[in-house]
Amino acid sequence: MSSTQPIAARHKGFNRAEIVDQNFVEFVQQWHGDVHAKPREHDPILPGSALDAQGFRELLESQLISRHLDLMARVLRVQNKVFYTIGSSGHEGNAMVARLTRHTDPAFLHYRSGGFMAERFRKLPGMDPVMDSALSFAASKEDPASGGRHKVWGSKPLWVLPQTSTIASHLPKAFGTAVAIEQARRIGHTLPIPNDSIAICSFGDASSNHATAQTAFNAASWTAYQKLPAPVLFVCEDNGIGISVKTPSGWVANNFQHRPDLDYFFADGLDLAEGYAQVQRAVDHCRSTRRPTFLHLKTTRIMGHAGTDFEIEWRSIEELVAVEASDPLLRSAAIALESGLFTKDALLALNEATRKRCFAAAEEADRRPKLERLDDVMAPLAPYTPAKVKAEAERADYNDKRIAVFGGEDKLPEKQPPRHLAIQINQALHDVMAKYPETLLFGEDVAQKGGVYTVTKGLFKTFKGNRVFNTLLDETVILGLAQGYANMGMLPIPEIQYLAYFHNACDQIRGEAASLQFFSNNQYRNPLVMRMASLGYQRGFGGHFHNDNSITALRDIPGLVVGCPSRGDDAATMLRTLMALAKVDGRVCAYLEPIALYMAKDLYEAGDGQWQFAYPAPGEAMPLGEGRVYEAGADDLVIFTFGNGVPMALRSARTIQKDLGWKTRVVDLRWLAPLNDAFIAAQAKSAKRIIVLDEGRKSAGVGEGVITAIVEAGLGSTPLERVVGADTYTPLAGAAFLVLPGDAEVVAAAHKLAARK
Ligand SMILES: Cc1ncc(C[n+]2csc(CCOP(=O)(O)OP(=O)(O)O)c2C)c(N)n1
Ligand SMILES: [Mg+2]
Repeated sequence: MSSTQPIAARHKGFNRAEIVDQNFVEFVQQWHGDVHAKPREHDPILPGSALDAQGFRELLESQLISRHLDLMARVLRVQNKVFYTIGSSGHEGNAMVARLTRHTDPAFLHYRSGGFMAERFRKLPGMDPVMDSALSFAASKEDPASGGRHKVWGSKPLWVLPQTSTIASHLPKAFGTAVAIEQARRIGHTLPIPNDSIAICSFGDASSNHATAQTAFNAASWTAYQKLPAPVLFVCEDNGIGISVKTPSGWVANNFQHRPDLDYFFADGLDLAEGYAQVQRAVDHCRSTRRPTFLHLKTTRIMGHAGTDFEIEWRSIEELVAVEASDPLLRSAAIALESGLFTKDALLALNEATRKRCFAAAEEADRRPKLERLDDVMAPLAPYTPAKVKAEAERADYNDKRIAVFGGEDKLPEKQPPRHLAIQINQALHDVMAKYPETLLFGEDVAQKGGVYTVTKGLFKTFKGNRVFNTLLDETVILGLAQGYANMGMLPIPEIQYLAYFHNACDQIRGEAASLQFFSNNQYRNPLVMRMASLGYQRGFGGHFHNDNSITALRDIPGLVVGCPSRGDDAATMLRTLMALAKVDGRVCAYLEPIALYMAKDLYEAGDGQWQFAYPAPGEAMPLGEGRVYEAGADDLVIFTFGNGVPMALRSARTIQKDLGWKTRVVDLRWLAPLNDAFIAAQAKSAKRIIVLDEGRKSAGVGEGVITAIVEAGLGSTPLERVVGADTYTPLAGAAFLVLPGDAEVVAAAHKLAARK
């Protein structure tokens, strides 16, 4: 093998991409080692190597494709023909992971996965990694991965679920996918991939420190510790640096080598001849033992973090040159020449042909159409097929199953007297679990205990531990699991114990679940219905975090559906629609259960039983966006509200009638995202006066959206008062009610309206 030092040291230019490119060519030209007899296709590429000549040649081609896509991007970025320059240079050895796994092993990839992708493309005939990648680089509408929405590594036929930018956010769902692969069998669900598949997840060394990564490692260990399978292959591509911050030397090995129940393997990703067997050992281990496996893949980072990272401005030239000398393509060139598989000319010709192919594809991609209309951009974000959703939500062909679940025809909930919210959510959950055998319900304390409010009571007993189970205490993992099950075609209902703790793991919905349809151009979907005990007004169990009323963090998540029922019958019909939205259109949904109304039975006075309702039999469902209107004809005052505000508004309406003689219409929005602007406008149009009653916080709350819809409908001159929570945390005990709106404030707002000229 020849040394790379002399050539690298000569180059001190600013454009490191050019230098890296030149290094390869000069390295080949100047190479002068011993040459073996040319190996046959199935001979080891070098004596003792587990990699044969054919494998090496293909891996080398994949490495070159990846490298020349990077080089092309650096050149064409400045011409505005390419819009992304985070490259894979130095990481091309990850092609080995692709070669040694199957195209049906779901992959969640690091952004330096050019080599992996080029190699995985070989697994299916007729696919072109260069053109597909070029279309993505060019943000063309024809990009088969994201339809031009992001430069992603993704492919539907190749089971690469697109990842965008947030580091480590994909680890929990990779873990979830691994668990789902195993759990499918136990619930009789047919997987879309072979039963012995593994989930692959790659990330950088710096990313391995991230809380979201750590939680996935921990959850995987927690699972394996209990002898439960979790066949996830974590691939840490260790290049020793994250943007400009060096990972302490030896840290990754030190941190992961001795973790309990996370099996550590090292592989040299800079050397195909050496690394191949090492990668193989890790992959085989993961697939055969079904245990979480950590593959520490040595890489390097050539050409900076991205095209905008001029390393020469912040690193010494000596250091840069040394890094460039560790370029895995130089090692591959040496193997190619030493093995006798390639002559210098043949290798240089392959290099130039690959360069030409990448540029030609990029120029072609540049001529392909871009996204030019907002409608096109948004088309995959929130698919909605109302007729199909309605039909699915109203589908009632599971009566036999229901009868078994509820214990007899006469025990069916619709045959019982009217009940309160908690009971009817519980019945509705029994119903949807009977309807959808692929539904799983999980979270903290949901199984034997039945949840902290007993809303899930009995589900564990009825549907057993494979479908109803407690997770470890980590919201990020709960939502990662949900995405994993969804990826495998199931219909998960994760529970977040309190709305406040959603914020803990918000990115799993905001950055990941809700974005998947968008960034995969609706090729991948991860339908789920996230239940959350929510909102304030609890008496007895106080403080902010059990009474959090921030809906804001949910409202601005693109594509997310947020529903909030205020009574039991609505809870049942809404849940049916949410499940149908997930099932039919792949939607990610949040279902906010107002804790303070769980047990509410009365409306006006103690014992009146007026907040209990008859259970709607299957066949009835609530259309997305449809509110509930009380006293439809009344127009002296219209109160827009939701959740706890609904019974409050109804009570206040009585007082207002007594005080002012007004007839009040109360509008329960029920759907908080997307807000139904047209419905709000229609209700506001016939109102003489309006109160917007929003129990959430003043800033950025639902109320702002309601008022905006009214103003934008040209109804801004209607006298309007907002009754809303304060911009503060909720204190304990009675002080909580200083923060939250109450009946008296609603009545006072009406008096204020009456006093207006
Ligand atoms: C959650 C999050 N924080 C910060 C960033 C910005 N960022 C992008 S890449 C990166 C460094 C990642 O380093 P490493 O994991 O070692 O991967 P490498 O780029 O070296 O392959 C940072 C800080 C991000 N994308 N996501
Ligand atoms: Mg790194």
